[in-house]
Amino acid sequence: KVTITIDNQVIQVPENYTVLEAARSIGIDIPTLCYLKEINEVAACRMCLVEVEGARNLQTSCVLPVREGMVVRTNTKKVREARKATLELLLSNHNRECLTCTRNGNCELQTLADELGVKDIPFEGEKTVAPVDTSSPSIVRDPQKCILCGRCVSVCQNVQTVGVLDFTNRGFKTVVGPAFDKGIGNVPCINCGQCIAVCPVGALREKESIDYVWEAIDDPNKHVVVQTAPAVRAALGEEFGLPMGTRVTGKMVAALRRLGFDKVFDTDFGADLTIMEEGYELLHRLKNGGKLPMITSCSPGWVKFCEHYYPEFLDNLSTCKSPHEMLGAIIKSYYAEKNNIDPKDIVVVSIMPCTAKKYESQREELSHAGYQDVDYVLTTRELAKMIKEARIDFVNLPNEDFDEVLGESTGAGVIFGATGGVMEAALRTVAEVVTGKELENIDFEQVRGTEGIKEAEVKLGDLAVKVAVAHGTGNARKLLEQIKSGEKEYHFIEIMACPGGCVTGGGQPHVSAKDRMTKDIMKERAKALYDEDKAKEIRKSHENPMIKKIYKEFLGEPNSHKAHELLHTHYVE
Ligand code: HC1
Ligand code: SF4
Repeated sequence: KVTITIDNQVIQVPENYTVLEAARSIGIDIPTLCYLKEINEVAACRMCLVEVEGARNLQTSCVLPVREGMVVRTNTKKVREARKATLELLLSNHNRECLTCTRNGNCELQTLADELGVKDIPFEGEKTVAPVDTSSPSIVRDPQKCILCGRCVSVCQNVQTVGVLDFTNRGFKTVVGPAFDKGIGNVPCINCGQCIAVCPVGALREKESIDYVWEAIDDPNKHVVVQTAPAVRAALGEEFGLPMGTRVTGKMVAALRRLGFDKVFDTDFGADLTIMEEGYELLHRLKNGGKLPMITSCSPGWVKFCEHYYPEFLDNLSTCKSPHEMLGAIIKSYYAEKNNIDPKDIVVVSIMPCTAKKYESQREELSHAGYQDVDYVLTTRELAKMIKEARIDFVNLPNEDFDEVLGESTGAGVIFGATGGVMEAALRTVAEVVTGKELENIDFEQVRGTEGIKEAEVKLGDLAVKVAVAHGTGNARKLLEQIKSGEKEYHFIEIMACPGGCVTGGGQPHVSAKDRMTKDIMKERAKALYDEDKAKEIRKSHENPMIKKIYKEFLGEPNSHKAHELLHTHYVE
């Protein structure tokens, strides 16, 4: 530990702390804009200036290591004036259309302008002139809103190891984007949306589909069915001021009904169905010398990462469509048939924590009999916007249940939304199918938690199955490299594109960089899902009575011809 003095308070802090961390640890808040703990510590924006005794110039505290005996002042006239001048300069070149900006109300730049008491912008700077980039099905990039903080560049390059964003041009003409002014839809971006999640302003956002969904709801000839991903319920409440980790499943269902959807189904049902199909697929591959390791295919960011960067693993992917695509296919076949509705009149809307799902829903591979399995994907944030627009008092809504049959799900389905959840759900089912016996303990703790790569060896009857879980494509890359070099060998792998899995997907409510310093988002949101799992009466996919019913009435057996037609696909180079 080292002893330092900040604003006359003498404190002891670990020696690897920065001055910023030391100050915030005692409640002294130094403003930051580009800083993102462990991801972007580059001192680019110069908002975090402080005075250090003995130093001539003001210092950037986010990269300044603490030193024994250091004396720091965070709130002097000189500091305040310097910060304000920096901010004013930034604002003079910013497109300040706050009222119509998607981040109005939770923009870190707007908040800072308020907190630092900026009253007017003394000069009008030359504005960046670059068009809005709408080339991607998932991500919209607006260079006029960009403040060049570099957070998206760091997350894309260092965390996701995709690296399609960088600083281009020089000096005043600097912009952040793909090389050679290409559209983000024309480079091998995986649509994960992690760049949106870390953007402090409205420079990166999802491509919205809200208007199309309203239009469908308003059309009396359309039967509009909505489904919600597991992770949405773990975070939607944050948009309405509820604490992180509040589970809002019942209110979410109530809100969707009030928005006017004809049926409210649960993607968790699709997750249970995926487990049946994927579990049997794994057993088939294990017994018949199929391609191993088998790797999950439910995360569309991961599938795209595999296609671009590791095509040699494409045959390792499970042939299962992702849960919401499976459910979409079932809605337009089984459900349509049962209820005598022409599938052409059905509109399936998926509420997802994910921006890559927007791209996924448009993939040709994911359709049946000429119909797209899923018509529109809205992020958790977009759903919150619709609820606000409809002026629904979300916090005071009653808890309601999903609609019958395709709304019935198990604890196994709900944990899909956290890293390790798909693996755990699969093991619960595969173990019982193989042994014919009930598991004593269905909590596979080895695959839970936020460690980048998790491994376990699981006994399934006589089979010793080696499994691994990776989240974030940077970790996936590490794991795949270990497999390629022969260093590691597995039978079954879960990969999710986003660090933390879907709970921290690119479509989830924004969390400011400041809150990220004190809150473990992955853990808190995941806890909401594990709590829901615990509270469920049925916690294994194969015990879902409605899953049994659908196999009996419609699909036959898992991996049957019909199941293959509707629920499986194949991604090729
Ligand atoms: Fe996910 Fe999935 S878990 S991919 O993270 O397999 O998005 O939540 O809906 O489809 O079920 C996302 C979450 C989601 C699918 C399921
Ligand atoms: Fe990079 Fe993901 Fe953003 Fe694409 S969506 S630019 S891959 S962080």
